[in-house]
Amino acid sequence: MTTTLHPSKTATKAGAAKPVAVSAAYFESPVGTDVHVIEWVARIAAITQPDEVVWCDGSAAEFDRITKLLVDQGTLIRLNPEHRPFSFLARSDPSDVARVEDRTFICSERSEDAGPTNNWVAPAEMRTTLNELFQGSMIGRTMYVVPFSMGPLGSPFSKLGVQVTDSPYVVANLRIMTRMGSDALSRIRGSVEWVPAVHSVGAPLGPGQQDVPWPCNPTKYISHFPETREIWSYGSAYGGNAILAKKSFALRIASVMARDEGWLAEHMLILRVTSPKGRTMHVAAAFPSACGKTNFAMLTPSIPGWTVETIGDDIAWIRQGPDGRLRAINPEAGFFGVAPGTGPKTNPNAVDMLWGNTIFTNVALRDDGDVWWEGLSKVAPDNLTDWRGEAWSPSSDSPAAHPNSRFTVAADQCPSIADDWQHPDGVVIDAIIFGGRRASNVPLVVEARDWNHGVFLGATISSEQTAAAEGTVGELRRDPFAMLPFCGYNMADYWQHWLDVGKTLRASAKVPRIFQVNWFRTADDGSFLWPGFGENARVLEWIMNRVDGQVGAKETALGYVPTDTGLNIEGIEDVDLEQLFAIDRDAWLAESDDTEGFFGTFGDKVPAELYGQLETLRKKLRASN
Ligand code: TSX
Ligand code: MN
Repeated sequence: MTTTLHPSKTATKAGAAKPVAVSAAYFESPVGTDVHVIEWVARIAAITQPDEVVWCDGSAAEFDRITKLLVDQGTLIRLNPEHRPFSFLARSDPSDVARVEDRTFICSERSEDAGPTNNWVAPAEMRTTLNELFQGSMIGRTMYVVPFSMGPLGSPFSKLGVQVTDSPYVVANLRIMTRMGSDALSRIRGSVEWVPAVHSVGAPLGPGQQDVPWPCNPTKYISHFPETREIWSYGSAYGGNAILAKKSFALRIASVMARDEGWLAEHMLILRVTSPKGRTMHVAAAFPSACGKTNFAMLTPSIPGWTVETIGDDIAWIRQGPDGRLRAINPEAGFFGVAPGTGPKTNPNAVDMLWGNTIFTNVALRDDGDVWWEGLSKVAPDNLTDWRGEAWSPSSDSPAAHPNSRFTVAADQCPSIADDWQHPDGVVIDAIIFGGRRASNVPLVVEARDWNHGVFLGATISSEQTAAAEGTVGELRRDPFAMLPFCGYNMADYWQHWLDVGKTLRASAKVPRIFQVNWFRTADDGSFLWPGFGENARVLEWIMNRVDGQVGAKETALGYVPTDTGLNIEGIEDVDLEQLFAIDRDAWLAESDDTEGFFGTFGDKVPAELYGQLETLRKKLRASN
C-alpha cells in the first residue's frame, strides 16, 4: 500500500530552520502499523521535512513504479530488454562510488567498546551533529518507509528493521536485497525488536530546483549506535553507505546483538558441497575483499561428480540449534556483487544469473543497450560508454566500468542457489574457512588443531599489499575474521566472544572444524602456484574428508596439512605441492612478531588465549627443522 502525506508545502519548502510538528495524523500508515513505528516515522519526518511520506509494501507493482520514476528522473537507464530484460544502469556521482570507512562511526557510550579499529564519537556529540545535518534534509523529496526482515520471515534467526530513506534508488536496491514490505511491517508489534535506520542523501530541493541524477552530499556520516541499536546515514546513496540493512544492520548492529545473545553475525559466505557419493557438507567462509568470495560461493567444481550450491555470498548469521550444532542462515535476499572480474571463466553462475531483473551501478554501457565490465569478456566491445557517461575505448587510461561497480540481483536468480536456501532453520555448519590473499607464507590449506587455534587463524587473517596504491607492497594488511570494517564493537572483545561460543559448543555437540585457505600463493617468478577457481573444489574435497575422518594429515607448526597424497590433484599433476605447502620458519617467526605487534594495538583487551596460541606457534616453529 502506498499512502502519501502532504504537509503544508509552505511550511516545508520555505526551508523552515526548526522542526515542524508532524503528528501521526499527517500521513496514513498501513492499517495495523505498530504505534512505535508510526511515532518514529513522524519524528523523523518532523526533523527531515519531506514533501511526502510513502509506506512501501514491497510489491512488484511498487518496484515497477519506483524504477519508472528513477528512469524518468534520469537516475536509471533502462537497458535494452532484448539483451537484459527488466534491468537498469545507474551512474553514481563520481564522488560517491564506495563505502566510506573513514566516515563510518561506532557511537558507543565508552570509546573502548568501539575499540581501536573503529572510528568512535560519543553518542551525545554525534546526535547533536546528526540533528543539525538531518534538519530539513529531505525538503522537496519523498521519504520512503521501508520495513524489512533480515532472514526468512518468521525464522528464529531473523531480525526486523525499518529504513526511512529519501533515495528511491536505495528503495529499489532494498527490495532486491531484503524481504521488504507489508509482511515485515506486520510482524513489528508490541515488544518485537526492530532496528530503526535513517538515511538521507543530504540534498534538499528548494522550490522549483532541478534535481540531479545522483543526489548526495560531500559531507558523509555512517553512524551506528550499538547500545540503542540505531543507524543514521547521511550524504551517500552508494552500497553499504545507504543500503543500511546490509553492512550496517546485518553486520555492525547484528554483531552487537549476537554478542549479547550468544550467536555470531559474520562476514561469511555459506555453501553446500556434495561429493559424487552424495555426501553433503556445509561450509561458512570469511574472506577479505578482493579474494573472490562471490566466485567461491558460486563455485563450479572442476572435479567430476562434485557440486557446489550457494546459500549466501556475504553474510552468515550463525547460532546453535536445539541439537547443539551450529546452524547458519543468509540474512540477505540478494547479491550486491562487484562486477569487474565476473566472467564466464571466473564465475559462470554469476554471469547466468545476471540475465535480467538486475540493477547495475557504474558499469559500462554498450551501444546496443546492454552492459559491459572488465572481465566479462577478454575483448571489450566497440563503442562503449564508460561509468561516467563518457565515450570509452581500450586506449582510454581508465577502466570502462568503475573497479567497485556493482550488480544488485535476487539470490533466486543464481543457477547454483540451493533449493532450500531460505529454510528457516538454516543449515548445519560442518566447517569454517578463513581465507586471505597471501603471496607468501600461508599454505593452500591448513586445518586448525582445535576451535581456539581456529579463532587464532581467524584473528590473524591478512592480505599482502599487491599495489603501491594500497600501501607498502608486501606489507601485511590485517583483516581479522574479514570483519575489520564491520564489527560493531571492540575487535578484541569479539575474539573473546568467539572463544566463548567455542566453550558452549564443546559442552554440547559436534564442533565445526576450522580451516585456513590461500588461493594466492606465488612462486619466485610471481606466478600463482594454485590454479584456483573451479579447482578449489579439491580443497573442499580434502576438507570434507577431514571432517569425515576419511584422510590423514601431517602435523606442522601451522596446523594440519594434507599428506603427500592427501590432496586430489588428478588432472593437475604439475602443481608444485612442495612450494604450495612450504613453511619458511624464519619468515613465520617474523610474521609472528608482526602478529604480536598487531595484537598489541588492542592493549590488554586481547584474550590471553590468543597470546597463548601465538606462543605455541613460535615454540612449534623453533622446534621445527
Ligand atoms: O575468485 C578467485 N578465486 C576463487 C574462485 C572460486 N580469484 C579471483 C580473485 C580476484 C577477485 C582468483 N584468482 C583465484 C581464486 O581461486 N585464484 C586467483 C589467482 C589466479 C589467477 C589466474 C590463474 C590462476 C590463479 N590462471 C590463469 O589465469 C590461467
Ligand atoms: Mn562483503
